[in-house]
Amino acid sequence: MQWVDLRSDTVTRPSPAMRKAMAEAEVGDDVYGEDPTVNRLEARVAEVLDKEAGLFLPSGTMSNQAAILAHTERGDEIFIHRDSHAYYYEAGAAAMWAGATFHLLEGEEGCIAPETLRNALRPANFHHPRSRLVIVENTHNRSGGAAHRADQMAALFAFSREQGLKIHLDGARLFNAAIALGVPIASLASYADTVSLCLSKGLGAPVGSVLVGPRNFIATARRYRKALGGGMRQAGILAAAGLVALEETPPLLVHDHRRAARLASALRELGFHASQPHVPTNMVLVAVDAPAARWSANLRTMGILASAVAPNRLRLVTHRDVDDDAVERAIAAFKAAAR
Ligand code: TLP
Repeated sequence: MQWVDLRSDTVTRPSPAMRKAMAEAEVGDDVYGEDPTVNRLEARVAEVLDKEAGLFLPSGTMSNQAAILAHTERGDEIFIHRDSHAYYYEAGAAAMWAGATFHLLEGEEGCIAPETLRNALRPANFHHPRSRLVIVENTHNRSGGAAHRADQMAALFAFSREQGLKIHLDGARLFNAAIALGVPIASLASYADTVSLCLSKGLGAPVGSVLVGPRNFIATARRYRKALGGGMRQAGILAAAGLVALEETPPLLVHDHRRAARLASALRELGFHASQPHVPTNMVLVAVDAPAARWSANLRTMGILASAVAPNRLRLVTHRDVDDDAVERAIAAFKAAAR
């Protein structure tokens, strides 16, 4: 069966240029800091996001967790939207490794308003945990890939700074946000102290994330990466694909966004509750009345793979391995399933 895989943008296969770069990558032992390709990737992402230094990690989860460990001490409080990846999808890692306390906040489409943070803050007092960090996520996965505008990020950043709180941005799909908003990616990164960028989501590389921030912070995060078991050796093989992804894929994201919009509007015409956020990117959420798991099993029989992300909600994600034809096949399958 020729699958149309809309479960996630993590499912892409490396492009021919990535495979070639991987085969030819110059490598060394990265734990000794001697892999030239990893060093190039770390420097390149730091440059693109306009931060001092970068650190290559095997996953977005490890990148977020190394950041949390480097920003906090045991018991410290982290403010985070209740639908954020670092809370919802990281296996309780912040409690497991950093011993952090999550303070869950609400906000439209995953965006925390400064007012919401103000109301959640407690005065310094030995009864309270020490408030240290705010985690934001752009684009916001569980809000259907919502892109948060620079001014929204700026307002929270300014208020957090005033309160002595640091901001970590889970920018797994920050390129999608920048493309959808039509702004330079560095402008979005500027409203965070540290940023995690995934190479293996919309950018289409097989493996890896890069954490960027101040040089001394990255040195601390490097130590935690080792402690978490993320010190890789000839990782230049992977970094090489990441470097290609950084050049090759951002100009293609606009097509992923256009295809997601096409999916959403066609499904709505068919009578589905297919929604996209105010600033949409590469995701569509579909509300279904029967259990979402049953819907996804039914679609699978027609070659369409979709994720059940809530009891009555499917998520469809476009990416570089989904073309116009695949989108039309998915629409036809929904039409057949609706009957
Ligand atoms: N998200 C995955 C699943 O874990 C849900 C997906 O298919 O969307 N931050 C954000 C915002 C993410 O969406 C993800 C992956 C991560 C971090 C974690 O990245 P990995 O999977 O590399 O650990």
